[in-house]
Amino acid sequence: MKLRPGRASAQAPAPRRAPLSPQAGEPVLDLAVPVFNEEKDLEPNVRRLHTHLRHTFPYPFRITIADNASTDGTPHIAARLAGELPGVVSLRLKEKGRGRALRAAWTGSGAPVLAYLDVDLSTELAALLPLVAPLISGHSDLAIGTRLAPGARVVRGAKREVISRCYNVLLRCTLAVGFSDAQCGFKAVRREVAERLLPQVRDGEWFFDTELLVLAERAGLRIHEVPVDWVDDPDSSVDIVATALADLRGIARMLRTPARRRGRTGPAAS
Ligand SMILES: Nc1nc2c(ncn2[C@@H]2O[C@H](COP(=O)(O)OP(=O)(O)O)[C@@H](O)[C@H]2O)c(=O)[nH]1
Ligand SMILES: [Mg+2]
Repeated sequence: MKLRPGRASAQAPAPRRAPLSPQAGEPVLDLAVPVFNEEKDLEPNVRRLHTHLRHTFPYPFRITIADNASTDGTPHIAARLAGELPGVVSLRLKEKGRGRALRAAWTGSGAPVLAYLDVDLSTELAALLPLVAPLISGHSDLAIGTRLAPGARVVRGAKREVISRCYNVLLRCTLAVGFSDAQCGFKAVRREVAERLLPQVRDGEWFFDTELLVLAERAGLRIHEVPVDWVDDPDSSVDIVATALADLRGIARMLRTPARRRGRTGPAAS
């Protein structure tokens, strides 16, 4: 019988992970906020995020502001917020690339659940607990926000909508992915899964997310999807043509990955 990557088999249900047992005072969630030249949004949005987590998140958390190479006031604002708000830290890398920032933030964290959220807060924060709860309970290995599944409510321009849908159709046609939205800036992963997959992820920019998810599916891991309420921020740092070309190169590279790395190998060893 041919198995779809990432889909559970009726004959051999995957053993699920144990629920996390939070250690007193230690962050359960490390939420990275990648930033590049975000001096306008950074302070109000990190304050809003911090307040939201303080009031709604039932476990200790950490927010990691992850900046690469910003040339405006972003690093100063990040350092000030880290000094002022409990549970907020900042890190700075020289080389650009959102994937690079996420890798650095996640690799340096001891929290059992790692996540990220774009600083523009396009995703309604009410989806945060539904994103991470299945990872805390041990139900899922990774979790993604999706704007392309039933239940999502999305406000964005026609151009972004078409590009997003075409990209995800392309992923289904070429790499046979099962997830619905590779690019939503709202994702979470259990730390042991990140420790296993990140060394295999080569991209350090926008294809990082797709590569992580494709590798997860090929490893038979469970990806939980949360339909989000999304209001697009038209202020984008994405160069659409350059990113599309990089995505095509990324897809071609993953198609060349040896077939033996595909298929279901069960959850990552803890
Ligand atoms: N650390 C880091 N963050 C970045 C970089 N480029 C973009 N970002 C952040 O990634 C997030 C998404 O970027 P954005 O321009 O809103 O992309 P869009 O929503 O797809 O148009 C924002 O939080 C940006 O500040 C980068 O090179 N490094
Ligand atoms: Mg944005």
